[in-house]
Amino acid sequence: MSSSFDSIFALASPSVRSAIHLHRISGRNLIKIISPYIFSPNGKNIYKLNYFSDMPQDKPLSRYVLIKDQNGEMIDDVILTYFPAPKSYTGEDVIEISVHGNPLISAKLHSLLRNIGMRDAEPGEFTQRAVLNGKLDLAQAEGINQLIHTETLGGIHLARNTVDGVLSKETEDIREQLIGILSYLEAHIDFAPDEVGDYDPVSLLPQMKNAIKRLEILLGTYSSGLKLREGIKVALVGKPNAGKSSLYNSLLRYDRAIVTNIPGTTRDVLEDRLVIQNKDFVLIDTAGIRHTSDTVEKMGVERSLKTVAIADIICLVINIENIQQENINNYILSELNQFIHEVNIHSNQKILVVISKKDLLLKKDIHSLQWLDENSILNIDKKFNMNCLIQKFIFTSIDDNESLSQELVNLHNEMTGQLAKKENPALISTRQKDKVEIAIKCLNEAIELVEQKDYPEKISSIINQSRQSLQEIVGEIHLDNVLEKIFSTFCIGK
Ligand SMILES: Nc1nc2c(ncn2[C@@H]2O[C@H](COP(=O)(O)OP(=O)(O)O)[C@@H](O)[C@H]2O)c(=O)[nH]1
Ligand SMILES: [Mg+2]
Repeated sequence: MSSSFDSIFALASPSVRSAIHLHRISGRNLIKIISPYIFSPNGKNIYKLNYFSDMPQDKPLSRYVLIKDQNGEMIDDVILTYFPAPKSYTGEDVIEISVHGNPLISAKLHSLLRNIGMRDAEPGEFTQRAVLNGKLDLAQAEGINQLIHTETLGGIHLARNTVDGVLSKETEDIREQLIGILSYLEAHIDFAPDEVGDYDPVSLLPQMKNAIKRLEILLGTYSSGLKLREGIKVALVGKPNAGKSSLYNSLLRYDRAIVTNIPGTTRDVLEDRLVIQNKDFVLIDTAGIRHTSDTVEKMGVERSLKTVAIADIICLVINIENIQQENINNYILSELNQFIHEVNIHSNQKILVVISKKDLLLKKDIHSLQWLDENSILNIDKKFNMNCLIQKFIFTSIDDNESLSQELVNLHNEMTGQLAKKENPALISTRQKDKVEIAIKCLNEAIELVEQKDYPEKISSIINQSRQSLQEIVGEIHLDNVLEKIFSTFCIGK
């Protein structure tokens, strides 16, 4: 990026025809640079009016004004807001100009700004200046980027927390803990035992282990954060005609998937966002899993199996419409066993047994079938991890998915609940995750050295690497190419 002293500008809103276009300018002495082109509504140049200069310089200030180009030709009547440095987004003078939302008007404004020596901002350059001027740290800047790009309510929650500094505080706290350890080691490097006591690195172990524990908790938030941010993936699986697509449509509240009584209708995997009680899910309908010679259906079945592998919650949809009452339990069990035999369930996945078409079932059948009874559980494949199974049945029909919806919300809370709390920090980028991993790795290496009572110089050097890695989460990265890489994913105008 060019010099941080240039004045930069960008259209901060979309460039399509719309009610207004918001332009943003950042630089030094902006009012002085731009004043010759700003006029009051009655046509007087604002130079003479002290429009901005006689105002308190510590608050933003908005004015309805006219902007004219260098030839005195009107560009537009606009709302101009002036944020005097340092109380602005970037820490420099910032001016925002709302023009009528016509791309031609915006182009005219931009050509004026270029003509008076400003240049087009690069992606994320405003936020980069905010970081360089100490208005935000790097983790908060990443939070701002996600606040704009995230597609879920959960993502907004995480980004908000990061912008508010929750992650920064946690990494700073741990970093301070490491500085405490380092100061002990440094003392023993610089001073003799009669001045600072005997060298006993083992006394540092509890603090080091505590720091690792906190870092590991933080590391775990990356994957649970992904779930919160991207939505919990819920796959509807089961035999053809089980009622998966009907359930899919019913949860989405519109006819997205084709439903017929012809087995094998759904050939492809369908995916949609679903929000229940403000919780984000990605709902996935699959082709019924069965052995088939139809090439297209076969491809669908393969895709279904792949989908199962990435789902967080697998709803095994079972239709018991034609099963004799006394055989129902065994039937469900054999479906379940067959399913877990065919697919590989990971320990962090959950299986929900969903009994469909409840309107076709007798009330007493439903009543007697609420839970998997103990004998049945004994008959489940021994290799299967029972923690993955929600040991109750969920009954649904096209018209009633209430208990399934509620169970999905419960599982969502279970999987992301900690992170949904306001005060809990979370890692929101792979960059942050990498830094925490390095910090943990270094601390583990340091523990080995401590246990061998190695020299303080050696231990100190490796703990210092850990501290450095944590520091890089919030900032202190001086390499321009690293910063550029981070900010290149931002929007222009941000
Ligand atoms: N009565 C009743 N019929 C259903 C229900 N759900 C699905 N069906 C019927 O079962 C058949 C198969 O449904 P579909 O959703 O396509 O099953 P899929 O193959 O598992 O996707 C269709 O004829 C649906 O109308 C339900 O809740 N009640
Ligand atoms: Mg279907």
